[in-house]
Amino acid sequence: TVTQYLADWRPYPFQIAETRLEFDLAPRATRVRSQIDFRRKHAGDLVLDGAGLKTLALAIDGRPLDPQRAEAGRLVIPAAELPDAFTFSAEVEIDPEANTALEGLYLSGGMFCTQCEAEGFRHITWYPDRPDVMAPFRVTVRSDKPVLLSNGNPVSSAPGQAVWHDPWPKPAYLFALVAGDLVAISDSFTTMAGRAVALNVWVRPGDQDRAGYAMESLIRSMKWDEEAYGREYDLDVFNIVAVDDFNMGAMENKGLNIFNSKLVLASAETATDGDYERIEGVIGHEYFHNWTGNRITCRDWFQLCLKEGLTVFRDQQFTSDMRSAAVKRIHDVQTLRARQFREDAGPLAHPPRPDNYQEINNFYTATVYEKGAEVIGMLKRLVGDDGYRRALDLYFDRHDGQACTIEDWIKVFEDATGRDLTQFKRWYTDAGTPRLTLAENWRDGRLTLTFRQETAPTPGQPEKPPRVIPIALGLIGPNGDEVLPTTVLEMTEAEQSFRFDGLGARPVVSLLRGFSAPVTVAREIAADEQALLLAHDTDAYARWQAGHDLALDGLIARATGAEGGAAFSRAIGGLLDDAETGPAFAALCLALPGEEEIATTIAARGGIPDPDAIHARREALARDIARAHEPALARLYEVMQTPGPYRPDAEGAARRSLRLACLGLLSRLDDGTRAEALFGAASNMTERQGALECLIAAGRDEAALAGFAREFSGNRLVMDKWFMVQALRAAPERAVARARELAGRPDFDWMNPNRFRALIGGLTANHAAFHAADGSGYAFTVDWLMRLDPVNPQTTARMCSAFETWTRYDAGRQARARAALGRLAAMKGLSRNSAEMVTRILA
Ligand code: B3K
Ligand code: ZN
Repeated sequence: TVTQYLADWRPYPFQIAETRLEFDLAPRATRVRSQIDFRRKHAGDLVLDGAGLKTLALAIDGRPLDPQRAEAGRLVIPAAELPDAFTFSAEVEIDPEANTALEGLYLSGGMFCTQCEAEGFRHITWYPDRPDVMAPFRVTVRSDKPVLLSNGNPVSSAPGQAVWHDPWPKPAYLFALVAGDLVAISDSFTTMAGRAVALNVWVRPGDQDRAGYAMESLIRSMKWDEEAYGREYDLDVFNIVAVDDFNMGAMENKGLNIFNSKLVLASAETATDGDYERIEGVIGHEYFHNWTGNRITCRDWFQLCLKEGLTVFRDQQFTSDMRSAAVKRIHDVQTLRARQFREDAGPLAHPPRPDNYQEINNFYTATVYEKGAEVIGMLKRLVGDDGYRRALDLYFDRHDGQACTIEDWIKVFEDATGRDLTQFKRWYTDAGTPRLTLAENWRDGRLTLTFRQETAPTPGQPEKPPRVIPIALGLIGPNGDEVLPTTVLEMTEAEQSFRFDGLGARPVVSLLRGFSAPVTVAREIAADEQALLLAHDTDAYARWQAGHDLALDGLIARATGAEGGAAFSRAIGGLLDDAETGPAFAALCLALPGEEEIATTIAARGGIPDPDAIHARREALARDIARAHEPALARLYEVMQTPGPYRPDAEGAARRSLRLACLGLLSRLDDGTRAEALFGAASNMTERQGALECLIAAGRDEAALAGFAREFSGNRLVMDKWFMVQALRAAPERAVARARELAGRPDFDWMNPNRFRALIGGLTANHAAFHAADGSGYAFTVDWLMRLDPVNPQTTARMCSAFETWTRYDAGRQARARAALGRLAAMKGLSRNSAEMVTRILA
């Protein structure tokens, strides 16, 4: 295996004036003819990438070259054989039907489609498959499929043939082609300059009635990017296509976004509130890439967070504007902690901008995406909203049409605001989550806060110099009044003190408001102070965090054998009293920290988490809370009904989330009686799935599961939920057996990534089941990873990260996890993708 290093990047010797492609599509033998007009820019040979191509012909300016010159993966034509400007042409044959890896050109349910990021284009034809080589494309597609699509604007279309032209220079990873039996729902958008854009969402016949929300989301996204960033769309058409077999969520191909169908199709009966919110967010995300990713792209794949961190940040802003900013922020923090902090604390830790990789597809991670977005949030907080706006305007102005680096990005902030961001850059280059410790000193009306920051070593990075940490805080007086509104402290040293004078009484510090930096916090705070913050803080995130910490402390006390949770249970009482004024917030507070988070916290505090004890104690606390607050929960459960037809908006979703939070607790007392009634009565998937999850946890699920399967056997996306909830919610002692049984069903179509992730991913997310003491969860998971790897290395490798926490558990579990991973590592022909993951995890 070859390791790629950031330091080895060299400019490509040529630029491309135009790329012309012709496709004759056939499932087993597709012909691809290419003509690429190169012009020399620097000295050097012509190096092209190709993978799995049957090369039929090669030529320079029409003079044939021996096709045998193509080696495995590379074609090199020495500089001496090349004029300064020339046309390279090739004819290759590829086999889309055999392409189960879903990278390059493949078939999904009889439809041709492509996925080229990161290095999929080399599976289509010979090309400089690197993001800094950009070209306008002209594409001819020939096929008997009725709908033939590619990037850019349509030039001509006749039965059997369509021609597309994309005038905006783009790298090959943004190329896309679709050919299939598709129908569109269509609309149009008039840009701020008054240009009309034709919009289409393409789906399989019969799915049209579930594509409306995707279209509405697209229109909202286009409008929002104009208003919030001044960014206008730049082609005559924008196409979205839904496909059933897809390794990721979606892909921002220029003018032709391709989506996993689960992020397009939604109806009240088939999609949950969460699905709707994700659809809106991902439609936005891919659309926003048009400027942050496509018009300005990455110089090399080490810079991936340049486009992904920024685009996640933009989609988060979009969702906050469309829905509730406070709720969105809390959700984002939950995701970051669950996925990125976990990654940062284990063997897979890497900086948002890594400096080496073996397989770039293994770096589409929570660190590159979500931490990449947090870093931008910190930048914005440091330079202010105006500074941010000026920096972004400069970025678009200065770098439109270019392939850029993190250095370019930082420079626009320095130039637009005059700040020196040298130290700030460490957030991009250093891995690991800083731990922030607060010590307080109170004397004569003066509060002194002394902060220390420390980051544990990560693979390859033993030293961790201090970073710039924006610490947003406020002070809450003992009577609940805010005595200091939000103030941002800039910490730059390993240890630093800040003083607040002239205070009448000792206040409680509302720390890290809005989650102003991706750090963990260690501080001494009494339960009654946390309760005060939960009741009175003016910052919604900090309020939620106070309640969450209260619950977490109680749970950890219990999981390690002590008493705990009473203070949290008391605080819940107050919260339920005014839950009706903020149902989504109340639901978030009612949700106990998950088992994974409890385990993470125990490990971070130097303990060894016991998954069975964690599960049992968490269940016990949930029961205690339910018992203590049964009347209030039962009342809210009734009050939070959403009468009238289902609407997927934030208000309705908030009420349903509180209703289901109450149901979850009440089901611990009524053995699922309410859940069974709701499952039978609900007309929307949010409540049906919520009720089903309660029934599975209560072990009273047989009838409901059978009814669900009968009703939805023809709907793949809904059946994915059916597989997922069973693996995820089954009681730990039953879950592995249940998953094994489900895996034996004829409709466990494991080559479909959604179905595979639903079942196997569902089990790995069932903490106590995956980490079963007898190793059955590990063994089952690895059996399936070994089956999937030869078929689809990308999805296999991503799912290896289920094991990234293995070293935190006891010796017995560690031995079983190591044995399971060892089997995978020793597998003959293991993909480069999975080999890199297993090696890093076992290192
Ligand atoms: N850029 C794509 C991800 C491609 C993944 C390649 N393994 C989706 C997105 O982030 O918008
Ligand atoms: Zn993205």
